[in-house]
Amino acid sequence: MADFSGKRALVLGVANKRSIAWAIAQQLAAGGARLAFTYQGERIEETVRELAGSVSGELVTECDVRSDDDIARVFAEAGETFGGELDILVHSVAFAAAEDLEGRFTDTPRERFWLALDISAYSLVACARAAEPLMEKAGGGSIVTMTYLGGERAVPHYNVMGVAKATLDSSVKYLAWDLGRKNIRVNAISAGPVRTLAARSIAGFTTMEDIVEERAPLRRHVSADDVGAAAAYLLSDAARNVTATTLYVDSGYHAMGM
Ligand code: NAD
Ligand code: 0WE
Repeated sequence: MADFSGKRALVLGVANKRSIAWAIAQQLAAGGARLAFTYQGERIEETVRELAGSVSGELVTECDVRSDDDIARVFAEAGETFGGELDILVHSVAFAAAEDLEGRFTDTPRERFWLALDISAYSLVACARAAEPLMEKAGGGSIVTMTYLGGERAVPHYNVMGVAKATLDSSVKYLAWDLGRKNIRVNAISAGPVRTLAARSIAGFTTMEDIVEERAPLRRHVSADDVGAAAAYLLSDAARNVTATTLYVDSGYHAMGM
């Protein structure tokens, strides 16, 4: 298990116990990290407070990543909680309008195109910028975001989320260049389909899992815990010279041509 003792982490994207962000937070907690959480919307506040309580989370605060004010406040609060320093940032946030994950990408309207890119890609840039001074004070840091193969290849129905993930993947590389001189690492995990809140509502999700079981080298689907374990590596000192990269946690599916 990775050692995170004394490390201070901010986790965005816990919605419930199935969230990938929660699997990552549990790894951090098991390694002895100090934790802060954000949630989006009153509807999930109580769930996130309970989960955070179970790992002695020191801060639970609202953050809608569309809001510059929210982001500024959240990083100020995290700074107060952690003595002006931050070691770890977990960005596990994405959203596109449900209707845009069903029909044709061609039909995506302008506002909903930008909505998906705002929440799912620009938010990493805004959060990295806000984390920068806190991580610089800590002598460096590690940022991990969640991506999907649909940003590199056309996955039917992933549509505008794929365009958002392509933007996110490229942002990881530019952020890694900018922040590398401050010893801040920026990496992505590309997970295969995981049965979370965001995934369950997707039509044909079971079919996707079946395809992974049939065609991926390891012939099994991916759990949030599998992703948590990979994130623990990227966030730990074991990955001290790893930045600007994508780690696939997808049973090897990405390597196949058929
Ligand atoms: P999830 O629903 O548990 O997490 C998505 C999170 O995004 C939620 O906590 C939600 O509150 C948050 N969010 C949405 N809009 C927001 C906003 N405006 N401001 C702040 N937060 C907002 O689902 P998940 O599957 O754990 O998704 C986490 C990440 O993993 C996403 O980036 C997703 O694209 C990525 N991912 C998921 C899978 C999968 O199959 N589940 C595969 C690869 C990558
Ligand atoms: O990134 C994702 C899903 C992210 C997501 C999910 C939802 C559902 C609810 C973003 N926005 C919304 N909006 C909602 O209203 N994944 C990688 C999981 C996923 O979603 C797909 C996939 C896979 C895989 C959609 C179509 C095809 C494949």
